Amino acid sequence: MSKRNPLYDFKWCPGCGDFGVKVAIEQALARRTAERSESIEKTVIVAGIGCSGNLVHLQEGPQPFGIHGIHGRTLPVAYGIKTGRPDLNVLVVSGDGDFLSIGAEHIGPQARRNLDVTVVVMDNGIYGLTKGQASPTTNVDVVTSTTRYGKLDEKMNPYLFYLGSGVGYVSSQLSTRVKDLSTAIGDAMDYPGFAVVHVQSPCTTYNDTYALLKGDEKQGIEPLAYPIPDSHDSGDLLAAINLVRGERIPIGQIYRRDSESVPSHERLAKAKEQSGVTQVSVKELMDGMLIS
Ligand SMILES: Cc1ncc(C[n+]2csc(CCOP(=O)(O)OP(=O)(O)O)c2C)c(N)n1
Ligand code: SF4
Repeated sequence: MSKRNPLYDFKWCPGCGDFGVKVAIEQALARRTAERSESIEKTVIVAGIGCSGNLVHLQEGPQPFGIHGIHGRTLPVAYGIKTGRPDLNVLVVSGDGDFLSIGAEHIGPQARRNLDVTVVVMDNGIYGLTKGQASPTTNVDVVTSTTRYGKLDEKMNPYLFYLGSGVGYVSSQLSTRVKDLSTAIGDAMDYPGFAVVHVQSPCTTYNDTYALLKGDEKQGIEPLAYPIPDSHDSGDLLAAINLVRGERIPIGQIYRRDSESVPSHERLAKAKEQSGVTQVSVKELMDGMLIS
């Protein structure tokens, strides 16, 4: 995408959290391009399938490139782009269903490879686009069209999942706090490796969690989200794990590993240099794998 497609008329519902995420990404990209005097076309947004993935079509202003690919496969597409063009800034936008359900198997391998991309996950605890089925982050016992007698499996803790999979940068944000979110996305784009900005982004149509996240004194609802205390050491993996183990949702920088953060494209360049191989045909590659 280099121009907004006038024929694509998808619209988010009023109040959808994804509006805030869109603005935060626009702001972060505007800052990045200005600070680095970098063309917007140096950025590629890889989108998953879902209301969230439609963000790629809804960006206002200068347009980055965009790929709206296959459900759950944002990371393989991003890996291909970053491997072929390490100079590009690759941003993945995905939903909790797209990234943590069908796409979950790709997180561990790319985290260990330290693919240098920023993933913005819009978590609304539901499949929005397909009209409200349970996702990995839907609470246990909740009735949806695919869990007619209540969801049987426990809710996934995405933060623990990222930390356990070896993700080097984990930030937790709210779609309503656009300035903080935009700063976190900008910082994640600067991080030389696999960075996840996980955003609580409520779905006003199928799972409206605004009051739960913010709390509501009148209704006696304690806020689920709370700011991470300044005393938290985000460089300490065990401290990060302890922080996210509870029922509540900490907001801020959860974890950032700076040592040994060699991104995948640098590992590949080093392997090429050490082997002395510059170009290998597919046939040579396949023949090399044959067991005689
Ligand atoms: C292989 C495949 N399976 C299922 C679907 C149907 N499908 C489209 S989007 C989606 C889930 C979207 O949920 P989520 O990623 O949470 O995004 P949201 O719409 O809530 O932003 C599903 C199951 C599909 N498009 N392709
Ligand atoms: S269905 Fe939910 S996630 Fe999708 S646009 Fe509407 S409010 Fe947003």
